[in-house]
Amino acid sequence: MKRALPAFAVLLLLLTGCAPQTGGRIADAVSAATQARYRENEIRDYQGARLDPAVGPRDNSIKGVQAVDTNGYALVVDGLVEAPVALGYGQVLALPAHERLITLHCVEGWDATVLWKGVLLEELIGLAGIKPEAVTVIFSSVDGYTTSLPLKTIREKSLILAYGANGLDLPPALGYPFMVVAEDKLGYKWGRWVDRITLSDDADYKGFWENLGYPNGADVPAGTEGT
Ligand SMILES: Nc1nc2c(c(=O)[nH]1)N[C@H]1C(S)=C(S)[C@@H](COP(=O)(O)O)O[C@H]1N2
Ligand SMILES: [Mo]
Repeated sequence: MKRALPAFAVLLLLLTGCAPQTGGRIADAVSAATQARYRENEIRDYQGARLDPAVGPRDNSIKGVQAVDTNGYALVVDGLVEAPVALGYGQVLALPAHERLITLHCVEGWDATVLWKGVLLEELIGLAGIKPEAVTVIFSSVDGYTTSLPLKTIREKSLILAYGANGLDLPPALGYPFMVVAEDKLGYKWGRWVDRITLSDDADYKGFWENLGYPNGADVPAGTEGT
């Protein structure tokens, strides 16, 4: 068995397209094979739009694709709320469902159009009771990634937290169990594998990429396909 490993490792490298990270390569390739089977059942066209099977030509997440087991998983809503809540996967899916055809634009220049299905973020965080001082909604993920959106944007755009894409549950690469569908915002606002949503009164809070200099507004430039 040991002798077979190097050839297998080479195959994995070819499959992953030599992503810059080292730690996540094997996990990424395994999930790529799993997803190829999974995609046989997904919707590829919707109301004339061609749907993309994934976000991004390859995974660039800070620690590689995360495998989240929803047994024992809880989505916590805390911070400036009346009473923090911890919701199981099924409890989130029991909320009213909303479907959206939305394109994600990454700063690296690619975009992906996906038919998302999820729950209204305002309704979800409302379960904990939003305190009037809250202005920022911080999303934290199992890989340590963080990003945020103004509460005002979440309300005005009726943003959703997705649990489905193209007619199926989110695959791991799209953030299973939950991904922020940050319509009109650049890819780094689309937190994947989210397990905590924290309300804050810090209007200048900076998440992972924002802290390294990416603009907190993160607006997709008008007329630009992902700069
Ligand atoms: N948890 C988590 N979510 C994340 C990221 C990440 O590293 N970790 N990367 C973000 C970025 S920069 C983009 S463009 C989108 C898509 O990431 P991808 O380029 O790896 O496909 O996911 C976003 N959500
Ligand atoms: Mo990105």
